[in-house]
Amino acid sequence: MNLTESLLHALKAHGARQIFGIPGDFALPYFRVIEQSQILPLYTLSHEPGVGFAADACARIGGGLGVAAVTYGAGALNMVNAVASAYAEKAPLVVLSGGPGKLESRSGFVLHHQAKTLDSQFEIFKEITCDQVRLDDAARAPADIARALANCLRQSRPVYIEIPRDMAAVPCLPVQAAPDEQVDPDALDACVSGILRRLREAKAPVLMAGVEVRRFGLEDQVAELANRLALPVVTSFMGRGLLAHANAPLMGTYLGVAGQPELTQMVENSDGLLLLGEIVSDTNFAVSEKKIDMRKTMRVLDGEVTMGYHTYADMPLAAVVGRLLERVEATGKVFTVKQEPFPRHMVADEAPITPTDIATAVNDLMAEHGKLPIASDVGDCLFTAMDIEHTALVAPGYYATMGYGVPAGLGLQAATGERPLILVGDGAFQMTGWELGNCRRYGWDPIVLLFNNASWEMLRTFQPESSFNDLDRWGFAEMAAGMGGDGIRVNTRAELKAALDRAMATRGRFQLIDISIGRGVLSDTLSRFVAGVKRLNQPQ
Ligand code: S1T
Ligand code: MG
Repeated sequence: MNLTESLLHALKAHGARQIFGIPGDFALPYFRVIEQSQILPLYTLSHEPGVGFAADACARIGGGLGVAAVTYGAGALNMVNAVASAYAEKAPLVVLSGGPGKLESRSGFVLHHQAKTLDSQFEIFKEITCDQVRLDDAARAPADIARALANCLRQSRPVYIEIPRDMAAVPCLPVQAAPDEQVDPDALDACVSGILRRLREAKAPVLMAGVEVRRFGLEDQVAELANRLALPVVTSFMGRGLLAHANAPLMGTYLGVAGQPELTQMVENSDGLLLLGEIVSDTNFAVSEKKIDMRKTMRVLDGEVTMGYHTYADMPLAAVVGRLLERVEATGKVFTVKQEPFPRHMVADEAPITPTDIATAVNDLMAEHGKLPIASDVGDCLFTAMDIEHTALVAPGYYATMGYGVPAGLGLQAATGERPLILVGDGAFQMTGWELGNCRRYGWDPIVLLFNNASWEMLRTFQPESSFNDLDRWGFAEMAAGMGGDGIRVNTRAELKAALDRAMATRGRFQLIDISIGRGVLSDTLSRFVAGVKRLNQPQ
């Protein structure tokens, strides 16, 4: 076995099911082994940001590892934003990069693709990964790989693995997985007793499920716990899509001033808010109508549990949820809650289309054909997704990078085999929408809803006086055929309904629906979000 094969077997053993990548001369040797060994399927895309976003989506939806394989310098550094997004949003992404070999590193020349020093790339990735290894010693490589992959899964953060091009085919032993981390049982019991006591004493406890619940495969366990404790469940903006397929008493998504007032008050007035795996970020909590007193919450995140002024270290979410389930008697009952309403039955008439019409039409489509997994980009399309029925959703709700939607949709279909729905604005589509041109060779056929307001509309809502947010209205629909798909421009609700029905009926080719939306026409959620943020930021 050679070093790359050892690495690939370890990736597969740790949950990787595919690799997205773009090679380069520093990467050709390890790409050759990927292709010849067939240990993991390789999908190449057109631009490294798309590679990173697609691999990130695989990590999120599959509960295993996402793998992004690139070349040194121009390739890896082109993917920094996607890896930073994965770091911020706790996606277990493995970055594989080719690198210079020993002899060329000592040549005395500055090498092509080198930035400042030969180690610059390694140093840059230290800032956006939780572990980094350079496989320049075959004897040490198995242990290095085991440590890095264990950290990737335990911390649910990206790791960086550099493969010098003279090492790819060097003989190497198989990787032995690192031993599971041990949790102090007494500390765990004390911590769980503290949580249960606070929940018992609370008059209005609420459970908020965050992204770690998906990352560590705990959705069913959390749903069961909520039913046993008769705890209403909400997700944060970033956690939208969680528990969609679990039997949880899920009320909806907490959006502060932009959300359903009843749900907002329930969360903000709770005297026992249990945050499981939730990132305490501005996009999740800065739009609170009434500031949430974090000292009254129980936060289980990043391997720690914080209650009041006490923090229990080394407390993985899975251990805490597991022990809670051991301590709370099964009731066999399902705790029912009032779910947030979703718009249905769009009138298919000659009226122009609003984002809320799109959500309504998608809800009607899923009611007829079953749920579709969704990949959403940033922009009003993501706020519109808050009006779509609960279904699997991957989106950069906190790091908020554009360009995620289309590549992530391709990752979803590669990872699940299910046909995804992609929500993307025209500005974001201009960035990475062209990855659709890779669908034909892999048989992917996403349905792409392109919110075309010819504008960076989200920015305009915050700064209406700036005309630099005006974009030209590109003819995206006409471009689809040239990329191997079908495209149509729709201007009315009747045209939207017909286009969706046709898209659903057409398999084997991506379907791009270029939806004309007037400038300044926003989703209800974004309108409330902007009004709320402006109100909250007014000088008191
Ligand atoms: N560049 C990247 C890679 N990500 C970003 N989030 C931004 C810039 C800033 C930015 C937004 S929202 C937005 C930009 C440029 C406009 C999005 O336009 P479009 O995709 O057409 O969607 P919509 O018209 O619905 O707004 C965030 C706030 O920082
Ligand atoms: Mg736009």
